[in-house]
Formats: sequence, C-alpha cells, structure tokens
Amino acid sequence: MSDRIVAAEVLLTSPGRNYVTLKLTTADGVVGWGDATLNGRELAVAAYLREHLCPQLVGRDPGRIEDTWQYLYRGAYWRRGPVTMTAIGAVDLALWDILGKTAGLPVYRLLGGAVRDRVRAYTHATGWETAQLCDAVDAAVERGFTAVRVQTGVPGLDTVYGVGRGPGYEPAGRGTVPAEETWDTAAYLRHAPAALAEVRAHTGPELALLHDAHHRLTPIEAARLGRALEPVDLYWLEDVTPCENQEVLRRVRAHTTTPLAIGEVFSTIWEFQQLITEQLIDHARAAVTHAGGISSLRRLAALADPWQVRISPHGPSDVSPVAMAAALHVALATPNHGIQEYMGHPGPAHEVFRHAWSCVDGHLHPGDAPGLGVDVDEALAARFPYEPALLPVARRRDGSMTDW
Ligand code: KDG
Ligand code: MG
Repeated sequence: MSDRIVAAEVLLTSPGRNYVTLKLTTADGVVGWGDATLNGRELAVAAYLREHLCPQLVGRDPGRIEDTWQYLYRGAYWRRGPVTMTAIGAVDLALWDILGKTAGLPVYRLLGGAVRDRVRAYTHATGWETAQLCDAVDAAVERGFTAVRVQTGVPGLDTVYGVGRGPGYEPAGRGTVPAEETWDTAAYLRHAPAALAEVRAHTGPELALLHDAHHRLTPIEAARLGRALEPVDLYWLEDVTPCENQEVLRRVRAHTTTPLAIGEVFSTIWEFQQLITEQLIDHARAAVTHAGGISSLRRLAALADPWQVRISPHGPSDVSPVAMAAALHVALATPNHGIQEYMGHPGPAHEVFRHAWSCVDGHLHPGDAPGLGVDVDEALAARFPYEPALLPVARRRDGSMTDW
C-alpha cells in the first residue's frame, strides 16, 4: 500500500459520559477510528496520543498494522501500563478500520471470517435490595439476555460500587476529586452469597449468572466466596483479588470450582501469562482497547486457546461504541471467545457513534459494513464537551484505603 497517514487527531466528547477517540486520515481520504477512552484518565491518554504518538504516525503506511504495533510497543523504552496501552490500542483499532475500508470488508473477514453466527452477551442487573435485583434480572431476560451480571447492595453500607439505589449506574462521578466510599468485606461476605442464592432460586437453573467482586478480597476471602457461591452455579466470579500478584490465585483455585474471570485492568499479554499457563482463570477479560488493540487481543486468544481459557472482553459504558465494534469483530472470528459484556451506552452516544453493530435477543453482531463499521458525527460530538469525571475510591471502616 503506497498510501500514507496524513493526519492524526484526538477527539474528546461527552455524550452522556466521556469518550476519547483517535481519528487517522490517509492521503486517499480514508478515515480510521480508534477508541482511546480510559475511565477517569481520559486526558492522560489524549495527551499521550497528541504529544507522543500522533507525530510518529503521520507519514506511516497504514497497512503496516503489526509493524506499527511493534514500533509503538517494542520500540518504546517506557512501555506497558494502561495509558500507553490504551493509546496503542486506539492506533491499532484505527489501522484495522482503515484496512477494512480500503479492502471493502468488515474487519472480522480480515481476521479469518466468522466462526459463529452471533456473539453471546451478558448485561448488568443491580438492585440494592434482592427483590429489586430480581426485578432487574427479569427485565434483562425480557430483553432476551441469557446471561446477567448480578450486583447487590450490602446491609450497613451506604454505597456499594456498581450498585445504584435506583435502576442502573454509571461508574464515574462528575468532578475532579473522586467520591469516597466505605467498604466492609465482612459485611459483603455475609450478605452476597445469600442474596445471589435468592436470585438463583428466582431465576431457575438455566440463566447464566455472573458476579463481580471488583478486586476487593484477600486470597482466602476469595476462596471462601467462591466456595459459598458454588450452589449458585455462577457462569463466573470476576476480579476477586487485586491485579498485582497473580500467584495468590493458586490459593483461590485450590478451594473452589467456581469459574474465575480476571483481567479488565490488565494491559498486556504478559500480565495474563501465568494465569493462563497455570490455568488459574477460565476467562481473560482484557478490553480490546486497554490491552493494546485487536492485534494484541488476538495474540492473547492464541496464548489462551491451548489452555482452554477463553477471552471474554470488558464491555461497560466506558468501552466506547468504537471499541465495542472492535471487540465484536474479534469475538465473531475467534474460536475461544466466551461471552461479551454489554452494559450499554448512554442514548446520545449512539448518535455520536453511529454503529453497524447490533444487540438482538441478548446477542451481538458487528454488522457487515467495511472496517469496524462505526462513523463518528464530529459536529454532534462537539456539542458534548468533555467534563472531568472519576471513579470513586474506597476506605475500610478504620479509614484506611482498600483495594480495587
Ligand atoms: O471503568 C471501570 C468500570 O468500567 C468497571 O468498574 C466496570 O467492573 C466493571 C465491569 O466488569 O464492567
Ligand atoms: Mg469488572
């Protein structure tokens, strides 16, 4: 391909929540879009792109996708980390988008074509009280979902991350200083297994139920929770321990057969290596953008396949419709894909990011438009300016900080 990248620009917009989007334009006028959103750290990725990567992209051959990935990752002295990898992920998505548009093919066809007809998705149900949670699960089932993540309030706490007092929730709160919440693991462990057992009794055996512990537990607490939840027959228990020390999962695994999912905060294949090769997890949760793009998510899937670990990417509202498209192209073309998280996006985000992907009966499909299949309405995006927003922090009852 003799075409060159002639412009690399970064867009910030907040159609209901903040999104960072990379726009690459070729000399032939082909535009590629990449998601660069890192929840609560949007400006850091925007600056990394604007100041460091965009100048290096202008003049490059957009068809050299793998070489560009290697140049930005392997070539850099300071590498890894969520900011760097999200920026690289955005570039990778935009290049695959350009390749697809140039070839006139959806990206999944470039990845070898569909290995399934549609992608199973799970959505979120939250309820402070268990009755409310059961209603939320019923609403998800009525929309056609066959898999639902269930998060419950905890008696004695005022707030629980990811559980609204009303319907739904948004992870990030507006402002430049994070909200502070109080967390009590003992209260959570006393309540969650019983609440989830009630949900299972309500749904019957067939619905896949998932639960997210948001990295808050010690290994033995995680083991206890996994064991206590065995009668609930979860599809998975997610993020039981903090992300830094993978070896602690050996203890969890030794005590429970509840399937484990981990990795939405991981940025590289190397962070997954031990978890996969020791079979300490069942699902690798890397988000397509946060872990370096389509190219590296496919490498992760290849590493995971012989160990019978599946990739089941992160998909909350902060994974933009552009990244959702990319995740779906990978999902459709990757044999060891498990399930795609689909929290949904705020209404105006669907107008700003007009997408070919669809969600029907609890299943997603990337559509057959060339490239990723997302067009960004830049004029509309400009009408939703960026507003600072942050994820909360949490302290234990004694005032000390607790883990994510
Ligand atoms: O940005 C962080 C949120 O997207 C995250 O907390 C949501 O845990 C989450 C999930 O599984 O979607
Ligand atoms: Mg999670």
